[in-house]
Amino acid sequence: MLQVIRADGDFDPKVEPDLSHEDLLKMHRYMLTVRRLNEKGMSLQRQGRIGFFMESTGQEACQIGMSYTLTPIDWAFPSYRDPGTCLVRGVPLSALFDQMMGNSADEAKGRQMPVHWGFSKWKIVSLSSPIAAKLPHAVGVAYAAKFRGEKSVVLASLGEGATSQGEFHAAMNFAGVYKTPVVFFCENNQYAISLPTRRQTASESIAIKAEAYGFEGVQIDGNDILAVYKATKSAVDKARSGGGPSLIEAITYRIGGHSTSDDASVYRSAEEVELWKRRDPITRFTAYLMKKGIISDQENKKFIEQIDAEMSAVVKEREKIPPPAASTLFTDVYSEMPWHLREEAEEFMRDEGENGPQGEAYEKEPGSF
Ligand SMILES: Cc1ncc(C[n+]2csc(CCOP(=O)(O)OP(=O)(O)O)c2C)c(N)n1
Repeated sequence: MLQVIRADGDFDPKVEPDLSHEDLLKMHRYMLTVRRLNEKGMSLQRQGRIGFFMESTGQEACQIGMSYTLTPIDWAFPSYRDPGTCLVRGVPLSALFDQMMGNSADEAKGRQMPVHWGFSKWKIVSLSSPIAAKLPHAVGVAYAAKFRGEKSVVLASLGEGATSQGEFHAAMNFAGVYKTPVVFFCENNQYAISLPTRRQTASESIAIKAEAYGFEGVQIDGNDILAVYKATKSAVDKARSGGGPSLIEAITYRIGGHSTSDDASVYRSAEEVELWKRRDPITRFTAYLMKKGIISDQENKKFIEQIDAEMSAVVKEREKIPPPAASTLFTDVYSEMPWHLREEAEEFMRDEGENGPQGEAYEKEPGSF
């Protein structure tokens, strides 16, 4: 299993990836931002200010390390546990909160579940709720890039639970046969809701599954951001130069529950969670940065304070944005609205539009019928 930074922050200089101090600090800042976003998301949901949330605490190294390898021409198919991918691609925090709140500034007009990221400007493809459904789409985009002679690479993130779905097989097989420029990044966080990895597969590992499809699979320490970066960079470079797909299995742990609808204490012990909290990817990277003299304790605290302040300000600002106009319920499915939908829209306007909670916004857009 590839590891660059050991649990205490010590490292092997022979395997350190080539990253500037500026890059290392940026990666650190992204990890801290994701950690804070998780705390904020949980608290907003518990207060009824957003409808649903899925935490990715403990998986920050995976999200940031894998996405840091991409260039603007590449495509990302993140998981709901990858808000960090969005940040690294350049999506502003405000857009992430618009998505979670489903307000009128949200690109998807509030039609996606919260944390089901999708941002066209940053080539982040909106994810499908059915697990693994996006994998054949990712391979299709990679195939199209190859077909057109473009140099873009596709990064598709999945959980280990997704590897039990038929779409995983279809995607891996097609990618292997057509040598598509795609990197499958599996965040093995040990659980698919309540199902532990040992009951997910009888295979020796997830990584080994790649062999059956004719390409390379590697296992890495998913709580070591430099191992994540190094393995993904090599897979992305290989894909870009025509070497075909790779599968990376990053061993990590989901510290929080599956979602805000879950109580993980029912199916796993507090001792197990404590053990993994001691393997925190952010603590480890902070220790590494301090050992190398890149950041001091004081600077680190300042970083956290800045992120806190920025996030609170963003939430305050985005909460003022109204929900999407009710009229948008009827748009974007057909290029020309068919008669039955028009009738439904008119009926809605008559019965609900004027008196409903969003009646005012609805009335403002009569032209969209
Ligand atoms: C096809 C399908 N089956 C079941 C579900 C319900 N479901 C949502 S998330 C999830 C667990 C997925 O686990 P994994 O792929 O390991 O990702 P993780 O949640 O651990 O990040 C399940 C079973 C679903 N969304 N789609």
